[in-house]
Amino acid sequence: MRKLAFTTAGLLAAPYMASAAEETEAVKEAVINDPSEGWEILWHHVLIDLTAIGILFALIVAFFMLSYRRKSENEEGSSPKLTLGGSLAWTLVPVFVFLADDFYLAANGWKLWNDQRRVPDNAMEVKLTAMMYNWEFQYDNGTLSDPDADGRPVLVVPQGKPVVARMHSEDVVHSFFLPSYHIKEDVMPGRITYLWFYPKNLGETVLTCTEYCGVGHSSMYGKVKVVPAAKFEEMMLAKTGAAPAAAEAAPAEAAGAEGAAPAEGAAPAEGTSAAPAPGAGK
Ligand SMILES: [Cu+2]
Repeated sequence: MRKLAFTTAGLLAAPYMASAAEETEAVKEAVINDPSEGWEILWHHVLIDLTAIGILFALIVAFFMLSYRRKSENEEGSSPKLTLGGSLAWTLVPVFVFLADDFYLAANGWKLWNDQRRVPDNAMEVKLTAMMYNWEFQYDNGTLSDPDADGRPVLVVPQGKPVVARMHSEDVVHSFFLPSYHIKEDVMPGRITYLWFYPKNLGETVLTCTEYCGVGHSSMYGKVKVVPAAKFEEMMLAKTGAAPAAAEAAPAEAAGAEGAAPAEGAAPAEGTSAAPAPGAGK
């Protein structure tokens, strides 16, 4: 009877389940495993652990110093007498406690690292070129981002859309660093590396080179500017006179779609087809 009820319910629900599945897909796409916050939590965790371990050790040392201090002028010290079991316990228990903590932290780090390497499917791709001593950002429609009034490079991105930078260098090794997003990655000549970040909040944050690349290294900085998605669309329209159709496509599709007609008025990004698909390489 119960089975029958389930079957009937299943049949009745079938048409709705399809749309529910579609909804789940949409939700799944929207869920982004942003490791940025995780790095911050993990870093605090490391600091707390180091502090706790430091205090613990200081207390133990203080305790032994007080307990075994010389109590009279002519007192002679003697070596500590520990049984084999005592010696082993004093060695192994702390080792296991601290290694357990180390492995816990390391495992969390590995998880975050994997999230960091897995580019979300809906990420917007930007081609980054590093050179002594500047950054250049090219969108999927072929246009370049404009520098600010001081001539510093600015990467403008829409809020709420993950951004993946495919990076290469024209000269020496640089490293693209976004301190506010807790991420950096080397940028090298003759090789494409990538990083992705999730611009959740509006506003400007620092981008900089974090690999010494020459005398002008310290001037190799700029900013990431997160603008509302509508404003970004407007900006792209103003730049190209066409909607940034390519920016909407998944990077893998964009990379693999050779022979596909480029969006009207938009030149295909140079080297895009040679860029590895998300998750490839490294
Ligand atoms: Cu540099």
